[in-house]
Amino acid sequence: MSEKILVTGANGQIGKVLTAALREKYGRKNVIASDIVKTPADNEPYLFLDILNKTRLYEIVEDHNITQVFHLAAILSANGEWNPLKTWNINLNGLITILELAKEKKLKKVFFPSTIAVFGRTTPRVDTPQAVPLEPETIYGISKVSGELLCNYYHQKYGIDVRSIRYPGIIGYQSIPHGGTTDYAVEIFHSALKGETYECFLAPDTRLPMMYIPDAIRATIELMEAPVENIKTRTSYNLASMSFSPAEIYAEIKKNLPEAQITYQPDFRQEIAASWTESIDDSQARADWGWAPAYDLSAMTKDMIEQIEKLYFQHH
Ligand code: AKB
Repeated sequence: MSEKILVTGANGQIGKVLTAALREKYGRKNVIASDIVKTPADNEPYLFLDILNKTRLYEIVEDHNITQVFHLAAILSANGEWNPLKTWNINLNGLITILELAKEKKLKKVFFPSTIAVFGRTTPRVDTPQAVPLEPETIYGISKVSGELLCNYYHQKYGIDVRSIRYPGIIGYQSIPHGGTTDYAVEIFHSALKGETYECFLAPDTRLPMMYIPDAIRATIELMEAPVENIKTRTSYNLASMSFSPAEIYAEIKKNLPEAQITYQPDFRQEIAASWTESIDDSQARADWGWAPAYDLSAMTKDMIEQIEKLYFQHH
């Protein structure tokens, strides 16, 4: 039987690009996008879905004979702090619904995105290993640690083939992310290309693990396609490619766009970033399913500028 995939949170920063990549691979009609927002007509097949609406979710899976779910719907780190209980409800109960569904409807595979936000101040900051203390301070991080544990539980207890990655901050040109702490690394490119001074909400020396979106999408698909016996981590895999601070990415952008300007005005997101780690040891992902990143800071910066220039040129 061929695969029929449901993507939740398909309009988000990762969802948009992942949905397109999955459609390339499995055929447009076999990948159903869903989200809680209206979507442009060119995103068909698309279904409106509130992840907390269990009845609707079950209907979709039954009506479309869904075999895999990529469950991306969630509230991110910065936005999560405005409404912690809502964030817990969407992030955790959304996942539980999907895992129960996987059990009852015998889904072949589930993907769950975790994040560097699972780390906290007790986690080793440099080359953070796979197995470390996880004491996050944001409700987003707490929901993702719990999510990782639930994934592992459903795998151990019910044999659900659920796989997960701890994404670093994701940099992409296809959309402007909202509600995260790493969003600055996308906004800075748009400001530079518009000739505006960028007001950065993190301090200049705040180093965080980051990744260019083509690497993140490829990692997701490679993980999901790896032979089941290779998947040894059922909480979530550390994943890395580059780490930089606002000052470092600004310097790199300036090599390509000498006019670029930045000022620093750290806000509450600075504390969130400071509670995370700065670089990641992803040797387990490399060993188990052959992960290797393609983009470093310089290659990513060049490509981001080229891609955003193309977007602006097409639209203006
Ligand atoms: C965020 O900043 O909240 C996300 C993440 C690192 O999970 N980009």
